[in-house]
Amino acid sequence: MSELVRLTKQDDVAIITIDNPPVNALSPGVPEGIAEAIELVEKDNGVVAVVMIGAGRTFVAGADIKEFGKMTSGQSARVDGFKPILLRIEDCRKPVVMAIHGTAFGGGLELAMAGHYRVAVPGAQVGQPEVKLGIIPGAAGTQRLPRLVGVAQAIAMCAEGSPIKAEEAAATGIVDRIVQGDLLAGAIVFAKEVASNPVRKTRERTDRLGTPEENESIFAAARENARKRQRGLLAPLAAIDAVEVATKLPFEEGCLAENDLFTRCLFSDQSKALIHVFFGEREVSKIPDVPKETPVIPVNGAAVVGAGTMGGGIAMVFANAGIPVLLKDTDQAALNRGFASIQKNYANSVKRGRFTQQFVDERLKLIQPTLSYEDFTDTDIVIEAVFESMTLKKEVFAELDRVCKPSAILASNTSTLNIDEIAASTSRPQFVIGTHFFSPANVMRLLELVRGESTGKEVIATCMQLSRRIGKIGVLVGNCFGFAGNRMFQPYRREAQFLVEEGASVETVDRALYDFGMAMGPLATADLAGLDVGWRIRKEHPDLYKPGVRRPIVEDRLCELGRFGQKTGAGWYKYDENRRATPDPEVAELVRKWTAEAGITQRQLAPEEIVERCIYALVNEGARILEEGYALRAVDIDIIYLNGYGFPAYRGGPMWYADTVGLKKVYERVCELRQQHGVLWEPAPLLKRLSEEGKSFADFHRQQDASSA
Ligand code: T1G
Repeated sequence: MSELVRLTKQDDVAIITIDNPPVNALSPGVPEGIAEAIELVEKDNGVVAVVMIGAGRTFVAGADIKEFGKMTSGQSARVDGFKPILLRIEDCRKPVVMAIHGTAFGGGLELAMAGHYRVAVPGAQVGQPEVKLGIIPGAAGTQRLPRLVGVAQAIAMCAEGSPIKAEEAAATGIVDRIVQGDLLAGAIVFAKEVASNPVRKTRERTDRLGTPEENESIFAAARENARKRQRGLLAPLAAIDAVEVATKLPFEEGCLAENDLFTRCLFSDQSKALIHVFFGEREVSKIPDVPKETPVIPVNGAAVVGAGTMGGGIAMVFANAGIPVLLKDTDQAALNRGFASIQKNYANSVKRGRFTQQFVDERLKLIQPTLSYEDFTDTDIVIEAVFESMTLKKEVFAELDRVCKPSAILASNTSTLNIDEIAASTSRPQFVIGTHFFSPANVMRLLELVRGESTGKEVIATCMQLSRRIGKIGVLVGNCFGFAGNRMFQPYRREAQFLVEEGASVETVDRALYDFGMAMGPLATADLAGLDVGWRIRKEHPDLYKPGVRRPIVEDRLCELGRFGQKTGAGWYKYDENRRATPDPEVAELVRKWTAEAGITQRQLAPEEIVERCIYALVNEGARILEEGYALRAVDIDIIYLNGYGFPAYRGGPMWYADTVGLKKVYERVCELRQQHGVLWEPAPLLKRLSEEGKSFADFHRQQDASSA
């Protein structure tokens, strides 16, 4: 037997245990071990039934995603080698009971459905999340699942990829019993109960496949929903096609059709990008010089200074994670306003069904408003979220340094200011770190953690762990102006404004980036964030623009007219009372006037040029950040852009996208733009070097890894 699969017996029940930590993925050796075990129990007359179970914290979390790269490069066999093993299980003459705890995901649920019965512990999860990797179930999941749960449920699970809890799985027909207490014991009891029953083969069931008439509207609605909510993604539509095949063709033919769809997805750029994202979201938590065993500071209580939009959202994040949080502001009126908007946000979440009223009531109790720093004496971490002024932040940190206990972490939510300068206003710079949340803080998943010169490793380890605990993806970056995300966003937004000045309409620029897959165009995003935010920073930092170097002219002039965006009902667009945007002819007229005064020639601009200039501006600045060491890896930048700036996950992030296009092509285009538009397009030395060496940003990371090993 392979050491990844164990076969034991208890009385007359055989137990097949899959033991491939950490998540019992179907790595090479596991399917083979399962097949061997089934052969053995089939021949063992002393066995009347079989239980299959996962060792450790979960059932099987699916195929080994690490193998996919080998599959697409032809190094290893594709997934469809697993299907005959599933048929073998299904054809076993003795009932096979699948015992589920943790997660039965992807190939794990496909394995479970090949069994004759499934039992699960409360809270276990089952699902077909393959679309999140840009693929579809490839081991008959799209053929067996609709036979078990019906068409609509199968589509939802395969096309959206969201798991369901065991309780819902029991209600919909996947799980036959919820086992309280010890899973293995409960599964063996169940196995004995069904031992004499005829085996039920999922593939032979058709009673839940519906009729063409019934299914037609279901599939139509599902496709429309996928096009709207999973815009640009191929896999959800492929998953719907595969489930539809199950309602029309016999099982074996359905599996062949599924395999074609699966293979097409697996070899797609989208899948490669989404698998990059899957591993990237896990890799960003690994800091080369902060090993896993670095001690962390316990965080049992937090505090937020500033009850404005960001401060309120950050307080909700801690409360949602069950961490009591103080919320301080300078006067009662400001505190009341802050708390009222928190209550309003929670009320909206209840209305949308995201939280129950009970959950909200409990969370609100965890948020304690205060006007006094004296209440901070026992707090483990403080997040400062006051107005973006260095003077004010230094005052706050000096105060925190006075009142907080020596081990308290002092963090700033600044989005641009120098963390070392803030830390210097305290006697404990090693406990100071940047915690840059993204608006709305209680929604956006990204948390940019800014490492100062003196920030201690325990503080970094604590904040990386805390990020996960509060439902965020923490990415560690260095302390340069705008850190990683905003520093790259500046040239991206610059190009968007230049393109308007050169003749593209506001909506054309936004449409081009929206069609590229961005959640929102750069100019609509600016209106959402407020044009005055950047305007104040530009006024506070006139050195941002070097003399003789072109700078955007329109946005500052829009601000001088009080057009700050959504908050003033007008910015690049004009907005109705529901904040719906419409193109504003007045802006088009102003742009024509101001650019004529500035002697800027206007011309037709194609969407390709618009996308290239905005996205390559991101990539070029990203390459600078990498070579200057303000980001650990190219993938860190990708994860920042996917979770903080609405970059499409199916393109993998700006750096992965550039690798997909090919750095030689990107570099050559940047050089052309340098010719046309001057020094702002000076290619990053790293981009030049990698392009000349025929390498990628991913190679650069591997080189770094090798050199630091
Ligand atoms: N393959 C390979 N490695 C995996 C893996 C997998 N399926 N799942 C997790 N890992 C690694 C992960 O990279 C990390 O490694 C460690 O395990 C712990 O994971 C045939 C084709 C199960 C909910 O999409 O959703 O089946 O960073 O940090 O938060 O039709 O992992 O420690 O080195 O995420 O407790 C479908 C993917 C595959 C599930 C656990 N399955 N995994 O979450 O731990 S396609 C999935 C997860 C498929 C079939 C098709 C989560 C988890 P490292 P972790 P966690």
